[in-house]
Amino acid sequence: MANGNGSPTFPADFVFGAATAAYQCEGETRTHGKGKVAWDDYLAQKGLFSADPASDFYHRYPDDLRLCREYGINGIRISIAWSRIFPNGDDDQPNPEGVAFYHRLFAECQAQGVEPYVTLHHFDTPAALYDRGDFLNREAIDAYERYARFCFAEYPEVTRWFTFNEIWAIVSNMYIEGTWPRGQRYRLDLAFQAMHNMMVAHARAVLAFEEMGHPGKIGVVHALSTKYPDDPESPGDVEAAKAADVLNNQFLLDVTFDGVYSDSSLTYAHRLASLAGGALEMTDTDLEQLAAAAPHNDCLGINYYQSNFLRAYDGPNDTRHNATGEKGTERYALAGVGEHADRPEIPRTDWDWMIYPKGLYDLVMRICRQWPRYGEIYITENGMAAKDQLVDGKVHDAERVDYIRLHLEWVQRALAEGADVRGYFVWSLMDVFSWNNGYNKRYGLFYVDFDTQERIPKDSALWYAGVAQRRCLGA
Ligand code: BGP
Repeated sequence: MANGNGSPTFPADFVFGAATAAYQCEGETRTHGKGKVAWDDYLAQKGLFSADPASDFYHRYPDDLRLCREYGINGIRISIAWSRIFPNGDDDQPNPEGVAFYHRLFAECQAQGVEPYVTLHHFDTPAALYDRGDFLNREAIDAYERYARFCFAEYPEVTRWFTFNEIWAIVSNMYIEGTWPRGQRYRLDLAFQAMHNMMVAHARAVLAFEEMGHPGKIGVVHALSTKYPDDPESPGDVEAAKAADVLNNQFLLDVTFDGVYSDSSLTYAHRLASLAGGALEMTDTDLEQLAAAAPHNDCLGINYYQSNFLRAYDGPNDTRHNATGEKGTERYALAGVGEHADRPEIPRTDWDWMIYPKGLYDLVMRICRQWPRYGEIYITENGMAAKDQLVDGKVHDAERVDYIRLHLEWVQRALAEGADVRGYFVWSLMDVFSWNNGYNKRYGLFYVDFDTQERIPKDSALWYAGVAQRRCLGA
């Protein structure tokens, strides 16, 4: 379908959304009965940033949802903070203040006509469970299932659920790059084990959802990125891209949709785990649960920010994370996998994330081909970080507008070729706290003055409102 100017229109029920996550926006991190998460101590020890009050969403959600309505944003990603419901992860009784908070929040979503897409776990395992090994300790799987069951029963007003946000990013930051709490480096054995254990927890939540007869839909959000060989003619580069793909994408997608790890995923997983000095354990019950859950997975959320070009690499592990926005300081080389190629002709953000919109299209079309049982796809996060400046009450973020437009153009192309993409969520709705990067890495459609908590629409918010209203990218 095209509008009068020849620009294709998005389907009538396409969701033009924006995303948030509890720890990055709510504030009130240790009040109202909320239990501790690992980030609380980690950030305090680093002495860099505090996630309190972040964007003060705990108090200002009515304002943010009103902005959604006014700007035509009809879907919002929200996560429930597990430790607001069960302060220690697995308490006998839930925390009534936390339970009531999310009822109020969902009621406001409904009042403003904004559909909540709710994630159960967005990087914030309760500290009591984290301290005992997080998802490497299987007790976290049991506790997670209990928490998921509680939420499904407690919040029938929510019909769109995601079990986990970015299992890959969690393990990559905790066990490979070491840039998040735990801070272990190059432990690919632990990374694969934690991915598997979280996928078992996901499967058990999906099975519970099905068994409880919840009327909504459920899926998982994966952080995916296309891995291209730097030189497609080089067998070493092709192999590096393949290994990086299994690690980031294929291992998780196989089991999400097929309920079984493919032979090639297992070959890489076992080889890389043993190279790191460990081994991967999977029980028969795990494998049965993964197989049983896969057909009940209704949808996939894709968080897409960048793609990578891989080169063969036979040196030692060597990674450096750019948390400051000083361009050109990132380094990524993994023994047994490969290294990221520079590709200076491709633009990057100040944090060295490669801007490559076609990678999103290649990813979506590859999922359609390789895992045709994918259900529905939502682009659950996509957006561009910048050091936005408020000048005379305005933020002119033309680069962000270009970034979002280019990615939406490729989404349209995937739609035209038959991919079932149902919606798109800009990361982020308003400026939020950015994990180990703090507050100068801004993604929001709405600028947040973190001193006054005032929200100011950026140019991108005005532009996105027009797209949502016209349901097309053209004028
Ligand atoms: C995704 C996370 C978000 C968000 C975003 C940007 O991985 O789901 O929580 O933070 O990336 O990442 P960052 O804040 O590190 O720039």
